[in-house]
Amino acid sequence: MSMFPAATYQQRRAALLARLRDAGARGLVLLPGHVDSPMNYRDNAYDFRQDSSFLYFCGLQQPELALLVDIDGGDATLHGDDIGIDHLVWTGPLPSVAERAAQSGIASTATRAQLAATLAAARAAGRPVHFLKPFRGESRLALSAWLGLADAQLDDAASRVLTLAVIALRAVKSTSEIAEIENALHVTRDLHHLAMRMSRAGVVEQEIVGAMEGLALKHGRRLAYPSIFTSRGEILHNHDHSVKLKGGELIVNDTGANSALGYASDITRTIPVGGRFDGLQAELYDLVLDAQTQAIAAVAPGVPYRDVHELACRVMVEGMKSLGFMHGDAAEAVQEGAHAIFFQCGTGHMMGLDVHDMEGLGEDDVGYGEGFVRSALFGHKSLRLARALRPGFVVTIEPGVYINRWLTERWKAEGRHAGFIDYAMFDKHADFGGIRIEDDILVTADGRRELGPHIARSRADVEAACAG
Ligand SMILES: [Mn+2]
Repeated sequence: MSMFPAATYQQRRAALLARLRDAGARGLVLLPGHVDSPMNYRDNAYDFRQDSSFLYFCGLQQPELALLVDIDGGDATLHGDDIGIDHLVWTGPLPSVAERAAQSGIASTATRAQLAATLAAARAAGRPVHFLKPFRGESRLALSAWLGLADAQLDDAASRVLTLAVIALRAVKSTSEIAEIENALHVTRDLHHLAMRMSRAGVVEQEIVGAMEGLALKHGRRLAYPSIFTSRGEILHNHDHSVKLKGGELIVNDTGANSALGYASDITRTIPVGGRFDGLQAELYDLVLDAQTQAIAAVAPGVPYRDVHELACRVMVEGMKSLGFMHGDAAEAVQEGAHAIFFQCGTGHMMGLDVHDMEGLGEDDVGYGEGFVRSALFGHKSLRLARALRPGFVVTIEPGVYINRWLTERWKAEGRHAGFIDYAMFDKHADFGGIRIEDDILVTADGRRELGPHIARSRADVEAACAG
C-alpha cells in the first residue's frame, strides 16, 4: 500500500501537537479512521475510502483503525484488531496492526476494545477528548458510544481547537502532496481527452462516463467524485447520464481522478458535440476562458479569494454586456448579485485530499474567518472560499455561464435586477445550457502555478482534441 515515508506522518503529528499545545489544549486527540460502509449487507461494502484527516496524519488506507494522541504526554497509539483465522481465510494474510503502525512511524498499538476503555477512563478523569465533526453515520455511532454523547450533541462537542489546527495544517500542501495532485492530473488529462474524442452525436452520455471511469480504474485509480457529464450543463451538479448526444450541443464534463495516495484533482472542460463551437457557443466559451485566465492571473499570496471571484464575475458581466445579455455598471451588477442570473455559484474552492478540501470540517472555517463573512446574496453565498490566499494553498478556478430557464422565469416575474439584466436575451437563449472551465492552481511564494499537464482548453485545442 503506497504512502509517504513514516517521517512525513511523524512530522505532521508533531506539528499538530505543537499547535494544540500553543493553543493551551490538553487531554486526548481521537481521530477515528473509516470503517467499511455496507451497500446492502455487512459483507458487501462500497469501495473503501479512508477519512481524509486520518489519512493525513497516518497514511493508512485500511478500515477499522483509530489514532489516539495524548497531548500532555505526546505519544500516539494506533488502535485496531489483528485478524483471526476466521477472517484470514477470506482475505489472506494481512499486515498486523503493529506493522501498519510502523509504516506510519507509530510505536504503540492497542486493540479497539482498549480504545473504548482508554476513552472511558479519560472521561472519568475529566480529561478532554478532542475530535473532529464526524460526517459518516458509522463514525457518529462509534463516537456516541465511546464518548457517551447523543448524536445530536456531537457537532457542538467537536473540538474547535483541533478543527482549526487540522485546517491550518492540511490547507498548506507540501511538495510531495503537490506531486500527488499532479500525478492525479496526468490521469485526469487522459480522461478528458478520451471524452472529447468520444463526444459524437448518437453516443449516450453514460457510455463516455463509463469509459472515463474505466480508464481511471485501468490506472488503478478511482474518481475523486462522481463525474458530471451532461448536455444540461446549466444544472450545476447534474448526475443524470441517460441522454443521447446531439450534434451541435455543448457538454459540461467535470471529472477528476484520485492519486494513489488519495489526493483529488478537479477539472472541467466544455465539449462541443460534433467538434465545433459555433456562434454564441464560441463567444460565450471565449468569455468564460477570458474570465478564467484573468482570475488565475490574479491568484497570489495575500490576495483574498473573494477578490478573484469578483474579478471573474466582473469580466463575465462585461462580456455579457457586449453580447446584449446585461446592462449597466459591471462592478455594481456584481456587488448587487445580478451576475447570478448566469453564474449562480462561486469561482472555486480549496482542493487536496478532498475535492472540496476539508468541507466536512466546516466550509466557513476552511474558507472564511480572518474577517471574511459569507454573503447572504444568491450566487455569492455559494462562494466556498473568500479568505486571503497563502503559499501552498491549492484552489480551483472554475467560472461558468449557466442559462437556467427556471431562474430566468422566476427573476423576470419578480423584476429582479431589471436594470442589469436583458430578460429578452435570456428568454431567447433559454435552452443554451452551460459552459464551465476549471483548473487546479497552486499558490506559490510569488504568485501561482497551474498544476498538471496541459489539458485542451482553448477553443482551437478542444476542437482539435475532439477530432482526435
Ligand atoms: Mn470544482
